[in-house]
Amino acid sequence: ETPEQLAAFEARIAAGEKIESGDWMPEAYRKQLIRMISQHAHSEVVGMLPEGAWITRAPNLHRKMILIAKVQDEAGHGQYLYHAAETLGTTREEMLDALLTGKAKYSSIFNYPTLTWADIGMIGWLVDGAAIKNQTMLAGCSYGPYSRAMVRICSEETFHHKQGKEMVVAYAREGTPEQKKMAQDALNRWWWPAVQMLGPSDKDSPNTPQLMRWGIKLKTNDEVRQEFINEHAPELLEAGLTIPDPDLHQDEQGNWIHGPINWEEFFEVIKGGGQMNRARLESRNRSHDEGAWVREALNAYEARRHAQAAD
Ligand code: FAQ
Repeated sequence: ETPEQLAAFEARIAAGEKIESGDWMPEAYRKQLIRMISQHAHSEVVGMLPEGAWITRAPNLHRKMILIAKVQDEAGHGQYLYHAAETLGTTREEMLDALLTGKAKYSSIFNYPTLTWADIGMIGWLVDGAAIKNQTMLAGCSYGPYSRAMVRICSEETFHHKQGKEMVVAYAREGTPEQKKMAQDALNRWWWPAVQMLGPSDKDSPNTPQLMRWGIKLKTNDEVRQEFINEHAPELLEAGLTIPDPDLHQDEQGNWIHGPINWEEFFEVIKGGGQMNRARLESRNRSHDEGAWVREALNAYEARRHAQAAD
């Protein structure tokens, strides 16, 4: 890597050009993107588990069909993202191996259990809401394949967000006392993990400076978190729910200021010590093992086709 190459690369980014997969890029840019995109892909795939657990228990056919479609969308997002990471020279096998052996990270949020049906609505409203804030920013990122994947993923997640909000608002405003209680209980358990999922505070975010310098991130974790809270706090309050943060208040600029975040819990979860980390990895490993015959059949078919072509 010469200083001239780096300067030319940074000039392209400053000019707002997208970097494409065959273009010259610093090794650290490639590595950062592989790290982020593969973690993002793993999050989409592991993110199917907490919601998938409720497909058989949806309260009616309408809600069940929506949930099946949502979980299927997450699988599709995982696919786009693994492909986007592959354009940087890593392989699907390497990425999956890192996930299945517990080496790779995936979003902290999916290490919490879904205890009631209202959790499904709350995930749509808060988790998709936070993901959309983060990913709308990433849709403007400097790496073409990732930015394009984000545009499509965000449009699908907008439906996820709306169905979650509609569901929680229905329970919180028009529901039976039990449904109101269930919605509040879901908010009590999901609020802080959703606030945390946007990443550590800026002072503890080692990757942000380099990611911002190269236009991978356009905003810091705290900036995106503020946008998320500004949108969601007033809407949750309007639905008649209580946000479990006694310090939450609006300042003169109109920003909703949150109280202290339990970062100890966050770091414990991303180290593997969350409530569901073990169960999530066991579940992914089981599915991977049970799918081995599909991969073997594909390989056998491919080998036979090659042999026939060579005849
Ligand atoms: N969980 O220096 P930073 C979704 C790690 S998709 C686990 O601030 P960075 C859709 C971080 O990797 C949700 N680990 O890192 C859906 C780093 O560790 P490393 C996923 C986390 O990259 C909805 C260390 O902490 N979205 O929900 C987390 O600058 C509903 C230091 O942190 C994406 O992945 C966390 N929450 O900023 C699916 C978007 N936060 O790798 C189903 C792409 C931080 O150095 C149902 N990623 N860490 O060992 C990003 O935008 C960024 O990577 C951040 C973190 C913002 C997540």
